[in-house]
This record gives sequence, C-alpha cells and structure tokens, in this order.
Amino acid sequence: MFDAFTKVVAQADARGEFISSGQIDALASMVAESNKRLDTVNRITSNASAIVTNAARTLFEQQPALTSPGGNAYTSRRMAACLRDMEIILRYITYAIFAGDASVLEDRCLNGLRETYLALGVPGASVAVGVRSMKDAAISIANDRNGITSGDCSALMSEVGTYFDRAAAAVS
Ligand code: PEB
Repeated sequence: MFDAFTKVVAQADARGEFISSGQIDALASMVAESNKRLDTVNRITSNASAIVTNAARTLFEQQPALTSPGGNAYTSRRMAACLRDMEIILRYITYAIFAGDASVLEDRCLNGLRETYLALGVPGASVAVGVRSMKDAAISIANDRNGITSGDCSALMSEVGTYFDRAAAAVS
C-alpha cells in the first residue's frame, strides 16, 4: 500500500535514482493544496450513507430485476450484502483520495473482485452502475461551492473521478 510519497520513493529506488526536482515540485504542490483533499475526504465520509443509499435506489430503479424474485438484491440478506459492498467500495475510494494514490483501493478492494462476483453470480456491470452513481453524488457533494472559500478544485475532482472509474472498470 502506497501513498503519493511512498510511491515516488519506491519508483526512484527501483531505478536507483534520487528523487527528481519534478517529483518534489509535484509533491510540494500536493501538500500546498492538502486542505482541499482533506475537506473532500471529510465531505464524502460524512455523507457516505446518503451517497450509498441514493446510488442503490437509482440502480434499483434502473434495473428493477435486481430486487424482483430471483434478482441479486432480492431478499433482505442480498440487499444488505449489496449495500455493504457499495459502502466498502466507497470507503476504499476515500482512503485512495486521502493517500493520493490508488494502490490501497486496488490491492485491498478491487483485486479479485470481478472473479468474486463471477463466482457469486452477482452482475458486475450492475455494481459498476452503482459505483458510477456514487461518483456523481460524491463529486457534487465534494465540489459544492456553498459555504467554503472558493478555489480551483478541478484537478482534485478529476483525480477523485479516476478512483471511481477504476472501481467501475474493475467489476464491469
Ligand atoms: C465483496 N460481496 C459478496 C461477497 C463478497 C463480496 C466477498 C460474498 C460473501 C458475503 O456475502 O458476504 N467483500 C465484498 C467487497 C470486499 C469484501 C467489495 C472488498 C474488500 O471483502 N447485488 C446486487 C447488486 C450488487 C450486489 C448488483 C451493488 O444486486 C452485491 C450491489 N454482493 C452482492 C450480493 C451478494 C454479495 C456478496 C447480492 C450476496 C450474494 C449471495 O450470497 O447470493
């Protein structure tokens, strides 16, 4: 598991090189902008249950077969497993945003997830729809301009988007 700093160290060491000035500049700007990152993690974390519930509701409206008899979210046991899975994925995404690196998400959540869903008979493409719906909600909450010092969050929001995209791609 890496963060943005240890990733740079591991890459430099693999090449037997010192850390370059370009890498230092990139990390220095990440530190300078870190309040935005922590606020983003805080906003997504404190709205996690609404993000999960709304995304699940949207998914089940779009794919009613999931909650009908025989569907993968039919019975409260499967429904609970589904909501739990979406929450797990969102939680690992908040870790990746915090660390500024996707490795925690890749290694501890997405690695083998497609195969797990295949084995369980859970439709990965439907999970991906749920993840994309969480992406839209999380970014609109994190990027809400109300009541904050206004600044440019476009780079950070696109970084956040990439973690959701990775999760969706990993299961679909
Ligand atoms: C992954 N999900 C399920 C299981 C596992 C995971 C390992 C099997 C064991 C169990 O039921 O608890 N666990 C989960 C995860 C990590 C982990 C992400 C990462 C660290 O450890 N059903 C739907 C939707 C979708 C869904 C499409 C969006 O209709 C999910 C939610 N996951 C779902 C369902 C089950 C499941 C299990 C329904 C139960 C399947 C079953 O037992 O029939």
